Amino acid sequence: MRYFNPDIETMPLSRLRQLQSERLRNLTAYLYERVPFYRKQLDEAGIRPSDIKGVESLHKLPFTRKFHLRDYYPFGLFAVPQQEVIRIHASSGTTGKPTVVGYTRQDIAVFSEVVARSLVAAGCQPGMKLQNAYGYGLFTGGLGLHYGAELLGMAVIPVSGGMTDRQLMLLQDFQPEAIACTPSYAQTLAEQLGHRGIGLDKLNLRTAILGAEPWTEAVRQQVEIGLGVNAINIYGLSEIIGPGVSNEDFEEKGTGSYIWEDHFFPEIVDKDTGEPVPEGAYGVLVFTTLTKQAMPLLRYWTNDITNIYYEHSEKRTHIKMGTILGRADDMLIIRGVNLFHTQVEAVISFFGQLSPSYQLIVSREGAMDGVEVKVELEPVFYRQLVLSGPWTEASANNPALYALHHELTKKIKDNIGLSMKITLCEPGSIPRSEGGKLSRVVDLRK
Ligand code: DLL
Repeated sequence: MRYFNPDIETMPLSRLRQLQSERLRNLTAYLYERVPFYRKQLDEAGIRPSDIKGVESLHKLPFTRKFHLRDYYPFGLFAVPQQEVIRIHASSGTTGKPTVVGYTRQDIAVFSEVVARSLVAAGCQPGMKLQNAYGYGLFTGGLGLHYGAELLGMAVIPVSGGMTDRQLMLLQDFQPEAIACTPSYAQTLAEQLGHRGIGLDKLNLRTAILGAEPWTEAVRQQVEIGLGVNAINIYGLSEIIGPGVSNEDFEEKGTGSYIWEDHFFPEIVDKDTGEPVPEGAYGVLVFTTLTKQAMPLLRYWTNDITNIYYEHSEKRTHIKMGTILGRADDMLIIRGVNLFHTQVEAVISFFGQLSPSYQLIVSREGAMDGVEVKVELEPVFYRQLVLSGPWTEASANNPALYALHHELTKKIKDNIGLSMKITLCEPGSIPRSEGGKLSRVVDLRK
């Protein structure tokens, strides 16, 4: 099976636009009629549902923000009577009450279908077994993957997250071809296989479907080697539906993830002005759910920073999104260039001599922004240095350190386009807060 839904996934763009526009017109009228919050939003913006002719009018509509969901906690944005809601999920916020979402039977059918499409794109097929190590519960990951995989005709092993011993046992005994989990958990599993001396010949894995948190190409390499898989990106958020808003294709790995845009209409807008940016430019990802019934959202501000672009691939017509660079609140502007600390992290992760503990110190001298990257050496490498002579942070004194310093400085400049001052530090020397957490960014300009 090349596609789960070939008609939709390869639909000519002009027809896809017609379908989206028709769905958007219906949605606007539906929300105006059923959800007091949206009636108020549209009235205040002076827009009547009949003003929305199609997706080209979308930018007229106001954004929906996370705080709106909190203001109407728990069910105030539902557009259907309670009897029609057959499932409720919630995502835990960092503060206070969770964000609540509801689904009708039709919503669950759409959710399952987009996950089934995603699984096929990842390289899964009916008849394969999927070890589902996303958490089952209020989190959308576990049940989302579960229903999608069943719809596709896979045999789901609903092990849920954690319990590494049990995961490793099932991987060997049940021989699943696919595993779904977070990228960081896939790294843990790969490490544990190594520690316990379990060879890849004991497993039958081919595909890992990884998402729910940002990850890098370096992590992809580690997981692919460590688990013997194709590591494929799955993206989504509870407010829009859960996992399966977009997914990478295993034959087009590294070129972005297809957004199932017949259901989720994407826009990228400037994080400060909210204005649309040109195709391919980075900004905040905004989604309109075109078909949801229980809790549709107009122009939902995800706060995720990425870009979207048509690749005109032979395989599918839908638009792709790049990797998530970070959250809008985490974006730094350095000499006019947008910078996320995760971009620096991605470069650091390619160096075995460096640990993942790093910190960016941003300062301003006169009118010039400056960035210093402090990064701790990997402990074993550090010990070797100490043995080879007295330790000093001045890299010029030590050839191994000098080469590392030089290479890191160059790679940061080449990959990110900004020159930064690099300081290589002793393991554990960057101050941690009470909870042991390391602040990734210290901005002295504020
Ligand atoms: O994380 C849904 C999900 C489950 C996606 C399983 C993929 C796999 P939330 O808990 O609502 O939903 O968190 C959504 O997580 O806005 C992003 O910031 C981040 N995120 C999700 N997938 C990715 C990804 C689920 N592939 C928030 N890459 C989103 C980077 C991701 N960030």
